[in-house]
Parts: sequence; structure tokens; C-alpha cells
Amino acid sequence: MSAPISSYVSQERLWHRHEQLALIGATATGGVNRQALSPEDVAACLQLVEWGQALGMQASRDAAGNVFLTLPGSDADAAPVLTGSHLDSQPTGGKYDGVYGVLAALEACEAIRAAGLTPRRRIEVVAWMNEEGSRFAPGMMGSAVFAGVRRLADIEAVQDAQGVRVGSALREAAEALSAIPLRPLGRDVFGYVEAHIEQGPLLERLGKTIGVVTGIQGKRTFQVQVQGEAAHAGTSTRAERRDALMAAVAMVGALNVRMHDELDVLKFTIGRFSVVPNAPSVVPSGVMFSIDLRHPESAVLLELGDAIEAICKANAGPCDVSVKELSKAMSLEFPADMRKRIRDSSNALGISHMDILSTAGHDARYVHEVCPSAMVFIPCHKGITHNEEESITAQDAAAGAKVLTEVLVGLALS
Ligand code: HGY
Ligand code: MN
Ligand code: MN
Repeated sequence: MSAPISSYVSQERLWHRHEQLALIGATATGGVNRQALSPEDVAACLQLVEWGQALGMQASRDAAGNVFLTLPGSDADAAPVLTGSHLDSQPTGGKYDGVYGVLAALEACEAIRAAGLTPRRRIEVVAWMNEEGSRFAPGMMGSAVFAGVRRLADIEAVQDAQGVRVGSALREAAEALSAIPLRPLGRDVFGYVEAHIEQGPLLERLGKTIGVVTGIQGKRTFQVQVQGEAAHAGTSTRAERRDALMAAVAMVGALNVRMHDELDVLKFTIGRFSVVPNAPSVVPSGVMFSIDLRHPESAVLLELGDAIEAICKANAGPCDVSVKELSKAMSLEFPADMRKRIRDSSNALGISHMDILSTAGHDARYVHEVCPSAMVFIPCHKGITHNEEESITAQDAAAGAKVLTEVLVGLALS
């Protein structure tokens, strides 16, 4: 019996590529800052394309800034198998969030090519644009436009903190990527498999190598704008002030009480909080803060998310407040047959696995809208992530790539 295709996965090559990508946007303290459509993000895409083209893969990109590498199949009319993740990072991101899924997908194609296999279906490796949503909120813009969940025109209007629109950042990135042919938005896809680090402690704690992801918990994000009036810190009386900061703090306090969950299942995060004019002797005229709300039960997410605006208005005092919902995605479950493929491949390779819910968001959320999708997790040390200390092992990285390879081959031969 011939060796499994996954036996051609090279742990050394996979690990070396992680180390090389980690140099692009490297921070002084061991992490990466490769925010969406930044020169660092584009450089990482170009490095991916160079590796793929050396393997004989065809590069392409779409108007949403997604970058693709295609390993040809024997039946050009057959819908492709899609795999990948994202290369953009949080400002103080780790080296593996997103990157692992892209490089494991590329490694699977390396193994398929080394084994001399031409699958029936072409396999497409994708690096999704702006999964993280830190520079431009909300995240997962590239996969949402690909899946038709969001319109390109809508995401192009989104601005970063410097007032740069996604549209102009896309045009700038397109210039740097101009040698790569443009392809139409969206595509008929046979199936999608995304490998990713767990971003939680369970696999490591329970001694399992592979997470068979059952689904992704629901997530709603909001932007709260509080409008007051600038005044002199020494002359304006409290009675006459319209202090946006004090109103925002009252809102945050009230929200924190309402979102408190003794079971610690609900995730309520205010990650961004900006004050205008942010000057020590000026009563703040404006505050903007973000809300990231997540829960596995859609009913809870709906009830609590719908309560936010009333809580903010009830604590606005003399200020005005507006609450804008940026994204709303309910919990999802991946198809059982796709999860079975991951379980069967893990068993065939003698690699331990367990079912696991993803409490982090991923591009698979939107691709799930257009084709049968699945995710393969590998352990992430102590679950440390969205943190420069994020770490994985080369052995787990290779094991996950082997399972991914077998799942992709199974889909591409079907
Ligand atoms: O926020 C998330 O869940 C993803 O890691 N960007
Ligand atoms: Mn990610
Ligand atoms: Mn992330």
C-alpha cells in the first residue's frame, strides 16, 4: 500500500515558513503587527505567492483583496476545494493566528505535488483580507464579500483611525499586487477547510492534538459614540458640563453589570476606547468605544445585544449617544459529514482528536454560507493569543497539516 499523501508533509519547511513570515511586521517584543492592507500585510501576501508559484500554483486576487493560489486539478469544470485563513494580525498579535491556516494549506499542496498526485478538483489556498478587524472594523471583510454576506461598496467606505478608507487601501494594495491576475468576486466552491490554532487552552490541557471544530459561537459587535461638549477644566461647573467621558464611564459600568454571567460563558469586551480632544484640561466632548459580545446561544446573544442601546441611553446624562451595530452573526454548526472527514483522517493517521466549539471567530463563518465547511484546530500554548506570547509546537503544526492534507485530498478526489 502506498504511503499516505500526508507523509510528504515537511515539518521543517512548514516551521521555517512560519519563522520567515514572522519577520514581516515583527514587533520588538516578539509578536507581529501586520494590520489589514498595510505594507506588511501586502508583503506577507507577496511572500505567500512566491512560495506558491515556485510550486507551480497559479496566483490570483479579487477586488476584496483576497489572494488565492491554485493547484490545478484534472477536471477544470469541477468546483474547487478551498482552504486557507488570514495573514493580517492584531496590533500586538502572535506569529500563528491565521498564518498557521494559510501555511498548513500551502504545505498540503506541497505534499500533494511531491506525491505526484493530480486531484480531480483543483485546490485553492486563500489568504482572506482583514480577518482581524483591528485597523478596519468589523473583521472578516474579505470572506464576507466573497460569500456575498457583505457588499464590496459597503466595506470600501469603512475608515481606519486616520480616516483612510478600505477602498483606497485596497487600491494601494492592488498596485503592489498588480502582477497577480484579478479574478471575479465569489466562486462556486465544493468545500472549505480552515486550519487554525485553537486560541484556547483545551487541546493542550486535555492532551489532544487535533480539534474537530463543531461550530463557531455567535458574535455581535457595536460602536458607541457619546457626544458631549468641550469645556474648560477649571471654569466649567459640574452642573453645566456635558462630559462625554463621565457619561461613557457610566454606560460601561451599567453594561458590565448587565453582561455579568456567573457561568462565565458570555464574553463581553470593550477593546477600544477613544476620548476627544483627549487633553488634560478639557472636559471631553466625545468618546467612542467598541463592544464585542459573544455567546454560543443565539437567543442570549439576541436578548443581550438588543439591550445595549437602552442601557447606553439610560446612562447618557446630559450627553447624546448613538449605538451602531457593526456585525451580527449567530452561532453556527459545521456539517457532520465534514467533521467526520477530519475525525476519520485523524484516526487513520493515529493522531488524537476531540470535538471542540470555536469561541473565536473565523472566516469559515462566512464561507459556511456558500459551501460545506469545516475547521481543524491545533493546540495553542495555554490558550495565549491576540498576544505576542502566542506559541505552538512544530510537531503539532505538522500533525495538523497532515490531517488537513488527508481531508483536502479526500474532497479533491471526490
Ligand atoms: O476576534 C476573533 O474572534 C478573531 O480572532 N479575529
Ligand atoms: Mn484568526
Ligand atoms: Mn485573531
